[in-house]
Amino acid sequence: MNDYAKRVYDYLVEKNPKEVEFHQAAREVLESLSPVLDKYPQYEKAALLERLTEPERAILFSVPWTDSTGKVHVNKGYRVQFNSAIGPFKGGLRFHPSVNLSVVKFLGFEQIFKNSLTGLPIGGGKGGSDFDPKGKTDFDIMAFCQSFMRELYRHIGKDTDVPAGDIGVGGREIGYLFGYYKKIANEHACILTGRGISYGGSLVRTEATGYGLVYFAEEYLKTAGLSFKGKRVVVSGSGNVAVYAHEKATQLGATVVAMSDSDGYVYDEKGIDLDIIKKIKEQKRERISEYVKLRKNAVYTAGCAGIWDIKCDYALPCATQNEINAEQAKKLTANGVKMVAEGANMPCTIEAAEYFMSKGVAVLPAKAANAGGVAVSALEMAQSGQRIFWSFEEADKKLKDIMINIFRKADAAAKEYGTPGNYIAGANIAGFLKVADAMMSFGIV
Ligand code: NDP
Ligand code: 2IT
Repeated sequence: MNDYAKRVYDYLVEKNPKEVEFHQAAREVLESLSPVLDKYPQYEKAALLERLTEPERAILFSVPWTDSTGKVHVNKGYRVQFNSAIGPFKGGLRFHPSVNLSVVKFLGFEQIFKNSLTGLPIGGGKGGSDFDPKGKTDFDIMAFCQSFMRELYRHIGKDTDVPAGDIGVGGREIGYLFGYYKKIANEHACILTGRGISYGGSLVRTEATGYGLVYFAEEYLKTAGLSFKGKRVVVSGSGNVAVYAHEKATQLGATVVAMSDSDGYVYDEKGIDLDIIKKIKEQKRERISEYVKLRKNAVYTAGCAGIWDIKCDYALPCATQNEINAEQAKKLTANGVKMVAEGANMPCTIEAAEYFMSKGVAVLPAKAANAGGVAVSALEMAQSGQRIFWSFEEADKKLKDIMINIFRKADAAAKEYGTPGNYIAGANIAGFLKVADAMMSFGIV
């Protein structure tokens, strides 16, 4: 690591000792930026990295709510407005018991570079709560969302900060959040994306992250003389990103043989039937173990980590952070995996990613490969601003073009800075340069 980057990293660890996920995300970026920092000493004079690694603003709030039995609960609420150099803060809200400040900061930090790579005018932010939506009634979800928005509404705005979904926040939650904002702020503005089509949402936003991941991977595969056709694919998770990654990979001729949730995974040699998964997960909100009741040839195994023991050509981790460690990377590699395309944010540990690359397995990093979701969120903002709405085909074409462009930017930056084929470095560098340029233009603010 370049000396300046190392000093900034050590300081950040000293000041935020418990934020291990944030350390991990920052370390990966700062390591990648070393050749850029060697080339442009002016960044150090402007304390650019110190400013980039400290959120512009971090809001912590309590979320008290009453459930349908009259019991009162209090959850933690977060919104980290990380960097607004190139546009309003933008990034999802995650509702999951594992959410804490470290997780929200790692996600917000990654989002800065991801959003820059899209080429669209959006800064980076993230938020969420340790609230667990799993198993809750619609009434309880609504009560929680309304209390969450009761505080959040004063910090967001269509040109200030525009949240969206992430783990545990899908169409239902966005509906409750948006409805309550509209009521208390007395405006129908694009202050959230991922909205329903009837009230301002964009076609393709639901599919965007999963489809975008596969478009990005397809572009990489072309450069390696490969494709999805006839390949065995493992997709972890069975939420929004996983479902639409499966759908697009299958359309391109792949067979998705396994999917998972946090309890376990299903293996179906003939290919996971996506209609059954959608019914179980999107409509009934049940566990993936239900799948084997409807497909007798499939096998369910408890414990989600075992999914990486399955032999596959391409692995698409689409569940959560650090779901592939070095051990699992070794197993996947020994089983002949050729590409790992990250649908989830930071699903590979640093050691896992390094192992894959050392063995010639392509790693397509999250902040480039899963940028399709936030890209279509930015398209939703654009459409709302103009009061016009594009067809599915128009929005899908724009998404595909954006993903191809991101691949080219990451590929070109990796080559220019001496690490061809290292898309992690390429994505970090290309994402950084645009944000750095904007920050340098502003002076010290
Ligand atoms: P969903 O809530 O729709 O689905 C999450 C899936 O991951 C579920 O199958 C869930 O299982 C599983 N999962 C969650 N936490 C864990 C865990 N700790 N261990 C094992 N499995 C887990 O979320 P999304 O599909 O939206 O998000 C998935 C990933 O993609 C996240 O990393 C998110 O940050 C990232 N992402 C999402 C985007 C979007 O537009 N939605 C955009 C870009 C990235 P269970 O139901 O059992 O909890
Ligand atoms: O991680 C992500 O990019 C998201 N959860 C989507 C963010 C967004 O604003 O659409």
